[in-house]
Amino acid sequence: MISLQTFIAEKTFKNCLMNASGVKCMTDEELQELARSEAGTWITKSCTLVPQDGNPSPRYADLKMGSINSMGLPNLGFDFYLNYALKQHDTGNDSLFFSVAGLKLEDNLQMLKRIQDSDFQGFTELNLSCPNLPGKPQTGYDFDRTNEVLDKIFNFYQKPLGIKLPPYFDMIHFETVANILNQYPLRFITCINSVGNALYIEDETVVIKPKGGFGGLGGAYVKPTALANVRMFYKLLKKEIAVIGCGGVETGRDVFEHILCGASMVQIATQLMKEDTPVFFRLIAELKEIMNIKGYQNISDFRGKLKEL
Ligand code: YRO
Repeated sequence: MISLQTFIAEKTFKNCLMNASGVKCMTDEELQELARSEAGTWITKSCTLVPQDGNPSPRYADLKMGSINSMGLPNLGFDFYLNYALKQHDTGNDSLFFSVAGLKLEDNLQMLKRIQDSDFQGFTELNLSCPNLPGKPQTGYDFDRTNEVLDKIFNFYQKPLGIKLPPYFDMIHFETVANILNQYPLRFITCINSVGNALYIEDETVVIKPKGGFGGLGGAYVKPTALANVRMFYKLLKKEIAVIGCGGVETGRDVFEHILCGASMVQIATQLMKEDTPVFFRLIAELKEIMNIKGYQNISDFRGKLKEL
């Protein structure tokens, strides 16, 4: 019997697949569909204190090798997702992921205080691609600010918390970020968010309306970058911080590679947009088939065990 069971912070998941925040997880209907799916757990759309409409459409485009988006954080507001999370708690689900992306640090602190004071028993994923101070890059690319944000949060926050990171491309950046994260009781990191400010052109025209066509790149284009980030942080972070992989998963083989790099859980974004929730059933079957051929019965038989030359 092959099992895809996995663990994060002492909690058990029936399998290692979930959606990535932002995909099919904004409305009650979408969240209900995820709950009915084969996914091991699921995560809510990154939320702000107050509901937001997001950017004008078209703001997402499917590309042959991935996707580009500039959604602009459309969401139903913190209260909606907290109510949803508490209803899940009432039905005995204590493994939901709750994504938070405040428009400023004070908003993040306020939302996390309310989660702290609630009955929510799941995981919180703080999206570090949230806006920072004017004239500064996103928080995940501002290392002093990342340190300050985590310091302020862990002054009071006691529940399981992780962060969603943008992709890094330079060794000193990996090391600097890992050294900061290792100072805090984080339970997980999720890498990667979309590759920022890409530009896709068809004929003579951009394919999304906001920002002159610039948007976050996802899908097959970003898989090597995602695997590099998963692998590097798996090596550099203390063992208490699990790595959740995200980026470029189209097949069971891609899930297998994320786990080889060290991922404990794997998120699906672009392919979930393209294929909807049946994608989880397919990926589970394809991953089990690979494990069967290789004689692996559990994720732990190969997690992190990428062979180097
Ligand atoms: O546009 C989005 O809502 C979005 N798209 C992504 O690919 N990643 C994200 O983290 C978000 C939300 C955060 C932000 C990019 C709008 C600041």
